[in-house]
Amino acid sequence: MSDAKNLDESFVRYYEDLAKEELGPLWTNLGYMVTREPAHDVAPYLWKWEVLRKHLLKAGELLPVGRDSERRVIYLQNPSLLKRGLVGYGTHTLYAGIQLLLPGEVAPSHRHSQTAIRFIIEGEGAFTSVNGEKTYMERGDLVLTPSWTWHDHGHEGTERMIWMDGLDVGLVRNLAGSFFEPYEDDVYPVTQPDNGSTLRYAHGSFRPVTERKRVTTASPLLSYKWEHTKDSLNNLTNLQEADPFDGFAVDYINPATGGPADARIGTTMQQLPSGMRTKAHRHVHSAIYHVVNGSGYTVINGEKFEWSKGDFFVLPPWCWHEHVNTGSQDAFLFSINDRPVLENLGLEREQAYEENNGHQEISSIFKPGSLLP
Ligand code: GTQ
Repeated sequence: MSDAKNLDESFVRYYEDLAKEELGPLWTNLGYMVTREPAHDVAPYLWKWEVLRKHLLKAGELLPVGRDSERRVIYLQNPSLLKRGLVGYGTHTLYAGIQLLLPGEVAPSHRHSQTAIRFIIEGEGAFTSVNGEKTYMERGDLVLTPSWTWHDHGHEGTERMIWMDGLDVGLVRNLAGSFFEPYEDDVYPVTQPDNGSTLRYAHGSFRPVTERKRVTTASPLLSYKWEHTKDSLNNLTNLQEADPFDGFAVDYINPATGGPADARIGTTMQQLPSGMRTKAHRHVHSAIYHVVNGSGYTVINGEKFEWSKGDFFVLPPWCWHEHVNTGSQDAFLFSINDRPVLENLGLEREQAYEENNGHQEISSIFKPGSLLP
C-alpha cells in the first residue's frame, strides 16, 4: 500500500472511525498478525544453582508446608515475560519450580488441569502419590503427574529432598483451561502397590493382560529411573554417532503409545561427551534446561550462557542454539519442552544453521541479574 494512500485524509478519518467502533483494518496490520517467522516475547535467561539452592533452603526455615502454603516451591521468573506484563514464567508456555520437602512433611493432595513432571535433584526417601500410587523418588528420576490426577508428596526419609517441577502453566493459562481442586483430606488414600507402575512397565516391553482395556491415554509408567535413562544413553554412545545438534539424546516416552511420556510436556535427556560441541539449529518449540552433571556453555542467538551442575536456563522459540561441554566429564542436560503441543498442532519446524560450519559467532556473555557476594 502506498504512503500517499496512508496519508490521504479520507483514510485517516476512516481509521479513526473504525477505531471508535473497536475495529481495525487488516491491510495495515497483517504483517504484525501473520509474521514471516515466529514472533514472541521470551528472552533466554540462566539461573545459577547456588542462588536457587540458597533461597530454597531459606524458604525451608521460614515456611511450613501444609494447606496454607500447599507447596514449598520457588519458581523461575523469566524477567522478559515479567517486564512486558505477559502471562508466562520460564517461557510463554512452560514453568519450572524448585521444590523442597523436609523429612516428615506432607504436601497436601490436590489436582489441576496443568500437567506436571518432576526431575529429582537431591535426596531420597520422599514419594509422590498419584491417584493412590506412591512412587519413591531418587536423584536423576523423572516422575510424571498427568493432568487432573490427585497428587500429594510425603517424606519418610531423613534428608531434605529437592526436585524440579515442570508444568505447562503458561500454555494452560493462555488457553484458559485451568481448573484446580484441593482434596478433602491432606493425603489421598493409597490403593495401589508402591512403585507399581515402575515395576510393571519399566522395561517398556510388556503390558499385563489385565490392562488391555486401559482407557486413559496417559502413560501407565509414572517413574523413569535414572539408572535406565543412563543405560539407554550409554548404549547410544556405543552404538551410533552423536546427533549433530543434540549429541546423544533420548526422549522419555509413553510405553503404551510410543509418544511423549507426558502428552503436553516433552522431556529429553542429552549426554554430551567431554569436548563435544554441537552444531547450531533452531526450532519452534521452547525449552527449559536443567544441568544434571558437568559444565560447559550454550550459545543462544550469539550470546554465551555458561552453565555448571544444577543450573537452569531458558531456550526461547526459534533461537539458534548450540551446546559445548568444556568439562572433563560427560555433561548431562535434562530439558522440558512444548514440542508435543506444537507437533500435534502441525506447528513445529526445525532449521539448521548453515553458515560458519554450523557455529555462531559469540557476541556477548550472559551475566545473571544478581551474583552471589
Ligand atoms: O507439586 O503439585 O511447582 O501443583 C506448582 C504447582 C508444584 C505440585 C509446582 C503444583 C506443584
